[in-house]
Amino acid sequence: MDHAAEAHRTDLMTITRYVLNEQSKHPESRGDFTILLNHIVLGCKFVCSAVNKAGLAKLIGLAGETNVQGEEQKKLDVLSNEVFIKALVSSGRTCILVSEEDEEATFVEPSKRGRYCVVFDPLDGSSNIDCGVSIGTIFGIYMIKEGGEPKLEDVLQPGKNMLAAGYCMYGSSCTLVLSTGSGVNGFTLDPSLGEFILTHPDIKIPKKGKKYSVNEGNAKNWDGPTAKYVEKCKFPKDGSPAKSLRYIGSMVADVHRTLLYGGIFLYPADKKSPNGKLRVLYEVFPMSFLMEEAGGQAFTGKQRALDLVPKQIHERSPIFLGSYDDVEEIKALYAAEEQ
Ligand code: FDP
Repeated sequence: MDHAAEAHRTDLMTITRYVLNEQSKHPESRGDFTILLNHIVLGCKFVCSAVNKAGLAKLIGLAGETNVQGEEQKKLDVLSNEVFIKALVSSGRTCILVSEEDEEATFVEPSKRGRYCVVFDPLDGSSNIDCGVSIGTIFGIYMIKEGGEPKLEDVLQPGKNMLAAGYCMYGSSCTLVLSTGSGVNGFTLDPSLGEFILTHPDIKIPKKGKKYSVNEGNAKNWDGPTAKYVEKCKFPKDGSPAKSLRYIGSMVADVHRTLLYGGIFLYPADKKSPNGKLRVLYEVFPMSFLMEEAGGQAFTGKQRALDLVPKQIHERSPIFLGSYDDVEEIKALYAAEEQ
């Protein structure tokens, strides 16, 4: 019997233990972040359970409302949003919450206030709910600037100011991927323990990938660099093999695959949507933060994604993210066009 392997298997690194370990590296830390994260984890566990039971519980179907983006809300979106808002407020560690589902930011009442601002999409990829495709929660965490009342400017900060970001994917397993600014780690929910266990330590994205991920149905409206890049993926002229296309249409699932296998995920601007589709604060920033922490890159077509300064909480931006070398190629095509 391989005792070393056995010991490894029984020494379970839960997400709480991991964050407590990280906390102990900062003696000045008061444990607020650990408490906040525990509440996010609780929200993820709840949503995971609701997603798994959705068909049975007859949760599938329209809730009869339209959200701020003009999209129909599903019952699960509404439920997930409520769960996260309540979990985050009750943590006592948040002051401003920005959710994809709510037109306005939520300012937490003073008696329950803490120093963190959380931006999140409680259930991303919701058009995939009814057919059982992987969907997820995406979140990013800022801290308010010292002193004074919390203001909207506290969340209208560039993505590089985030303290942490992550997503939880509700798929064949429930996987939470997190970065607190020193690498990326993946935790898988063990349903029998009800705990997220470290299963993907120190994730690094391959420097170059073999897959590209984009909604090709929008191709007729793409700009020159995007069209050229996708053409290059399919018909490379340098003798390299063509890339494979993978597109789920659920950002968390498409980004998760890109992070693990390498390659590039694109949601570019097009003639119909000059700012792209994806939302800066709770889609573009958290995923860009994770990509950079894993050794990849994220680019908007104009600049490093994390340098963007949003002016509105539901702002959108084009995004190209993934393996370092693949993003470098699309950057070169945009640079060439500018000249
Ligand atoms: P959805 O509309 O299903 O909620 O921003 C939401 C999102 O999904 C992303 O998860 C996904 O990457 C993208 O939209 C898919 O958009 P297209 O259907 O236009 O490809």
